[in-house]
Amino acid sequence: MFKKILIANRGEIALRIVSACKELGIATVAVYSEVDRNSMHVRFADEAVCVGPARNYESYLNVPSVISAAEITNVDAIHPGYGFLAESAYFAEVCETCHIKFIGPSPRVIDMVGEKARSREIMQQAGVPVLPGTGLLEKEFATAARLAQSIGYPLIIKASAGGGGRGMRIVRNEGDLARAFDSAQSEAASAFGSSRVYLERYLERPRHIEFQILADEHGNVIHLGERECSIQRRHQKLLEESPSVIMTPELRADIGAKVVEAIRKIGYTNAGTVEFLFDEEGNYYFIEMNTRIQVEHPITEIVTGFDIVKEQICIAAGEKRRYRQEDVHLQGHSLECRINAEDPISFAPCPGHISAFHPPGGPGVRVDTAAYTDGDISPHYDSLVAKVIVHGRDRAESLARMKRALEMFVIEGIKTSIPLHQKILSNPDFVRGKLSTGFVDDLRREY
Ligand code: MV4
Repeated sequence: MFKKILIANRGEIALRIVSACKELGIATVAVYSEVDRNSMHVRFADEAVCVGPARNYESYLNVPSVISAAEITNVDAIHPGYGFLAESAYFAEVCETCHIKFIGPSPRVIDMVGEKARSREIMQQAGVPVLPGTGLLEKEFATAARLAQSIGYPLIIKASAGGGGRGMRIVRNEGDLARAFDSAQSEAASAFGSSRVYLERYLERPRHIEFQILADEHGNVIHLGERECSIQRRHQKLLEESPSVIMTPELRADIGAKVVEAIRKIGYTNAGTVEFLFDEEGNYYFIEMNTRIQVEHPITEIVTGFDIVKEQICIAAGEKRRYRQEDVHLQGHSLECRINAEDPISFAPCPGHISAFHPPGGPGVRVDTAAYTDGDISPHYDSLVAKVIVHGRDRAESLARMKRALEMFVIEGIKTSIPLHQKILSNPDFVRGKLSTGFVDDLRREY
């Protein structure tokens, strides 16, 4: 097992990883930018190294600086968290070259899965349903136009090196294809350094559901069920839940088995998330895969009892995890609300000074946060202040518990998205479980 791990991240996920390391008896090294000097992850790590000024590229994305911090503190491994360098095959490669274990999949797998058109093909070959679409398209518009005919409209153009909704273009008729194809390719080239795109039939108002995977380095692979992530705005998830109201034990087992088989085939190791869209008839389609721990991982931890971050560390240390799918059961219902420092109406980020901070507690409430009274939410990084996660015996109890927890969450000095969550939780369609990726847009039209 590792003796010391460097955490190449900040905020709540850095603190989450410190917690897992402490419980495993592993020493921790925090890295921080100049504006994060007084952060909680710095306070609770055993050692801390300043890696540069506030700007991402000069600190948390500064590979030479982060690797130097790892070298001088003589760590065995690096946990990248989510965002920043978490899905950088280059960073994983540099870690390997420096004989530092990257806590995540191998650089080869990160590269392969990161090419979204390629991961579509891999899943399709493994018998996982995908939407009608194409493989990789470079410059050839003529090919795209021909293939678009067979896919049908509406279709969506996606950046193959993208993900998370960046560089996507929805095309509703043939006349719009040429312009959309050009702009998608140029955005992909500037945002991801690759103009490769692919086409897919576009699903209007789907449900967005993802499966959590754990795979050790000895061929043991399990899934930990699904997370419903349809409540999002512009590809930013706001509220997630597990299980999904549309999932049955049979469907979960069927999809889970297909996903586990595909993961085994590609030689995937560590934690991963496989994303699906569900249409109104309940048909499901693979869209993409993520090779990192997700923000919303706690709802899966709560309903399954697994500590996913600890599993990531044990897997990376080469431990044989005696996973058995029959040992995985989802107990009760869990909800997570992401509390952002933002205006609840305009969604404009509202960083600032927190004059009072008192998180809710009581039965079935977990709050993952690095915020504190008299702390600051920086304008340099994402606006996440805290994740409120609740567990109930069923969805109704989870809803009631989340409403109570948000009502008892004291955050003064900054605006937050709590009022928006309270609107969502009281919305009749939400209460009925009638969700889709269009839910938040519909909600905003009503208010
Ligand atoms: C789609 C889709 C509909 N049809 N693909 C968004 C980010 C990434 N996870 C994939 N995403 C989607 N892919 C097809 N073929 C709908 C989404 C999607 C979405 C799209 C536009 C606006 C908000 C969205 C929220 C979740 C999923």
